[in-house]
Amino acid sequence: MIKLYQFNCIWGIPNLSCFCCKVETYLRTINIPYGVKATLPSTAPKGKLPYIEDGNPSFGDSAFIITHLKRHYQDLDQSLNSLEQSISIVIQRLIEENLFWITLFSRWQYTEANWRINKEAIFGSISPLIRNFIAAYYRRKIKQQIYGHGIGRYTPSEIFARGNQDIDVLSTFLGNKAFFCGNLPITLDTSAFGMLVNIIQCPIESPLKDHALTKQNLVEFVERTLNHYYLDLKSA
Ligand SMILES: N[C@@H](CCC(=O)N[C@@H](CS)C(=O)NCC(=O)O)C(=O)O
Repeated sequence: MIKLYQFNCIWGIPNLSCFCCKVETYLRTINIPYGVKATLPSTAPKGKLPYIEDGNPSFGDSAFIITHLKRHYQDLDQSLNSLEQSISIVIQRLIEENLFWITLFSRWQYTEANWRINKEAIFGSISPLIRNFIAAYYRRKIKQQIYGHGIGRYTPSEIFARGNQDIDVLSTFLGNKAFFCGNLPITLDTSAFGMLVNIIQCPIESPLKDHALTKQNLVEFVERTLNHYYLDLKSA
């Protein structure tokens, strides 16, 4: 059986990582059995979560994992034409390579109140003796990554203007459809859900969350996906 390694489930959402949530939502959408093991990125083959074990040596990166699931189990994108496939990839890049960094900034850098909530969620299970040291080490590392990406050099209002633009794109593209490409979920929906649930239903306050909450179709998309695939979580 597939084993998914990801962060601990917290905040009443499937996972505090959009990438972990994307993979788990893909697994639930294709409806195959899997087990979950809560862990931290230091155990991962590439130092990042999620990763999976499925027979062969474990491997990470949500995109590689989904390629594997498509090849060996079910391809949610098989009925897309090449234009739809291209658009789906472009929007996933927007979510995972741009919007992701704005959420990272919100959690690790924007306010001390957000940092405290994020720190407790990620490092809360570590022994109090070393927790502050490890959390501070990772905070420094993530801030360096945010700076290296480029958005760490902008002001908060510039950063959130960029993020809000991405939210507008997602809202416009979803429109009044049930899923991003119509009536059936595709890989893009798993990526969008992973990100949007992590903005809309998280206790991390920011102008990005405020803006996303004004987009009724995105709020309903998150709620619909939770109701469809995560009833166990809602009743927990
Ligand atoms: N491209 C990777 C990104 C995974 C990723 O960035 N994971 C973060 C959590 S959301 C992580 O484990 N970061 C730990 C670190 O950077 O040290 C994927 O799609 O899986």
